[in-house]
Amino acid sequence: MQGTHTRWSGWKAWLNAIAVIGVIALLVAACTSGSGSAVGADIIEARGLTDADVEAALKTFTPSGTHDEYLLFSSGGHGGQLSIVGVPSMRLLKTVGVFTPEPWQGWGFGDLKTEEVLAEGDVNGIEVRWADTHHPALSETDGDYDGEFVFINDKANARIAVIDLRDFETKQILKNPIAINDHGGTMVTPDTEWVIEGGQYATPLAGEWAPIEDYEASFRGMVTFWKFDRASGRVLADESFAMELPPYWQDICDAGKLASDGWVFCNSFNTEMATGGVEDGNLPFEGGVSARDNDYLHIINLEKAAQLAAAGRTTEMNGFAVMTLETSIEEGLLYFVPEPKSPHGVDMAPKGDFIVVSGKLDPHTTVYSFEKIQEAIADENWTLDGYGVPILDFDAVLEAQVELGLGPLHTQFDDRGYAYTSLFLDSAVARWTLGGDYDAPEDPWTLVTKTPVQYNIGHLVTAEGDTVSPDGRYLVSLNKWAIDRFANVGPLLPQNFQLLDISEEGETMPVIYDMPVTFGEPHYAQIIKADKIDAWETYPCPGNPCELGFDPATMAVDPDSPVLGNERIERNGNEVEIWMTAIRSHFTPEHVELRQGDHVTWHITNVETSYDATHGFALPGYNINLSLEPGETATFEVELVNAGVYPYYCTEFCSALHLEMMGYLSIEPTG
Ligand code: RUQ
Ligand code: CUA
Repeated sequence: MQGTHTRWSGWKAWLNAIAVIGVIALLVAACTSGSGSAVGADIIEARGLTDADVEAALKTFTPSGTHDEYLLFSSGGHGGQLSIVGVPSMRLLKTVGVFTPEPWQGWGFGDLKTEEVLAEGDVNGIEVRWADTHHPALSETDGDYDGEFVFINDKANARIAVIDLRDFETKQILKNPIAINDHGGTMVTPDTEWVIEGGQYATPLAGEWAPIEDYEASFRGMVTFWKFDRASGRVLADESFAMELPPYWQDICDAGKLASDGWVFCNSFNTEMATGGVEDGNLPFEGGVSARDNDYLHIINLEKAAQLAAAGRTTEMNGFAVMTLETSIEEGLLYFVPEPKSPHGVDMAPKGDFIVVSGKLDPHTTVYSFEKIQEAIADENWTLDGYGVPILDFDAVLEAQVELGLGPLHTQFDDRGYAYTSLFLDSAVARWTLGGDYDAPEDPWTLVTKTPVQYNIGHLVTAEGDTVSPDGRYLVSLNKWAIDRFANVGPLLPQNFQLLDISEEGETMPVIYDMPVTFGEPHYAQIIKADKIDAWETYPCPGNPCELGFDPATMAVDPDSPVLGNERIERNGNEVEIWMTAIRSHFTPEHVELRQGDHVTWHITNVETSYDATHGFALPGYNINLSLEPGETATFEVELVNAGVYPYYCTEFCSALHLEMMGYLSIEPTG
């Protein structure tokens, strides 16, 4: 695989190095002025740094105590979580527990509110505690990130999650009632009314069974539109609906915006409807699925579909509203357009006018015009596919094709009319120009330059690059392979996020940082201006004197939570309820004396109001581990099956007397 990336522009790197030769001179001049000692030059020489290295260091170094200008919200891949990275420093700031238990945050280790959210993701009674997260979607207002929420999907189990950016905690997990896996999610519509979850590998819907031989008749694809209610910060499942689709493998989706607001675009592959089974003499999947030259871009009239769904034009599957394929065809909700070989990405340009699709096995990227699509629909310029869905005429809706290189996948944009496409096989990022009203510095629809990346890039992301107003500035290349980029840490290698400086026009677009990624294979990420996030420093303490005991599940103070002075233990038969407080450096009560066989409901409030004064609560032997952020209350339940003496203690080094912040749970044996 190492041989699959090209080093075609190695000579170019030399040219770039020569171009920045002045940087060293400037740096040395700056360092020597006044003092007379060339400190910078010594370090540069001792470390063998090139001019490009020095420039990259200056662009990314973030002095102690200063903050990053942007935040990258990255999928945690098959780690099932969400990670936040500062840009340009590429410092990992936080990994948020989403579908997977996360001990640092006490996510899924007894704390009932976290257990309840995780349990929402159970699949037909099976506890599923991992996920293959792919695509985070920041909430938008008028097509721009608003910093309030982020959503993410689980490809493996067709689930989506809602994370509130006031406290960076997962509030809700939804299992798709009709699909077992997904991929084209999550993406949001410009005002976050809808969270999109497109399918992937077709199956009979709603967990039904049918033989694989019945694929064309019984298997189906789908796209689900989850209705998001911003006020409650929750998806409303009973106002959501899905659309039944032919059993093509729907892939990535994107929402229309501005000119194309109200429409949704999903690419697909396996319009061959290959079912594999090489052991029975069939074509293997990888051959069968890519046999045809074209698959279909799905064009969906979401606005009209939502009106019909609200008016009850759906049927129920597994208790969920589903619009049948028949209804979608009858009502003109669904159109196809051919897209070149093995399509993967679909990305809407900032003005909502062009849809960019790339076929992994076609060196071109293909650009469709939304206006021409509307004309073709009005003119009924179509043929029908086997299920009766109109296939719009390719040439009638095509705006441009630009030859970029091998294995084009995903595209993002900047504020100067450039588009950036990842080239998986070339291991490169291509910069090219949009036509139309974008006024790019070079001729429209031309390849401007390519920067090699290491190696096998999947997605790429530019700052706010999928919104109506991209910032440009930075691009992160999400590389699947790292090979030689980091010290050998054994056969499982980290992946490699590479930061590219895209602030200059034209051919200069250097890699300026490599960041090893150790939490799974992230697929997608989004970069938001850091000052759009307005997260809480501590949990709110409303009123005067203020009331502590905030419950992140309800986002309100729990009036029954423990507070200073009302700590107690109440017993009713074998049922015991405990109200405990935590404050530096003391749990109250310190002795909890119970009996084997007791069932305990245990509440703890961290009654601190200071920034960063978090306490942990660990109860050994019973798998209980909480994180109590300032002002927060938490509850866990435990069945005292084993007797003994169990020291509980605080896991956060909160004060000089942190080691003393403990207590004894004494469980007296019975019988
Ligand atoms: S996808 S690169 Cu979900 Cu493109 Cu993976
Ligand atoms: Cu509280 Cu350590």
